[in-house]
Amino acid sequence: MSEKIELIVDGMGCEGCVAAVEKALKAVAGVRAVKVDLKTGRAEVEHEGAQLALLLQAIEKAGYEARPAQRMG
Ligand SMILES: [Cu+2]
Repeated sequence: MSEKIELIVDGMGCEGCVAAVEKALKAVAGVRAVKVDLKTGRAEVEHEGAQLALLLQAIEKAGYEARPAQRMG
């Protein structure tokens, strides 16, 4: 069963940023689907066993800041 994590991403300014964040998240092991919303600055990640720390790290490497919008569970 896949789980969902919602992340708050800071620093996105355009659709190019959205694409960069989506690409970065999709490259993380266990990630099945990613939906990034520019307007709300949130990323919804559907995954199976992906580690939160690696998701945050991937976004940081792409040049943005991220934090979980809610606890993993
Ligand atoms: Cu941009």
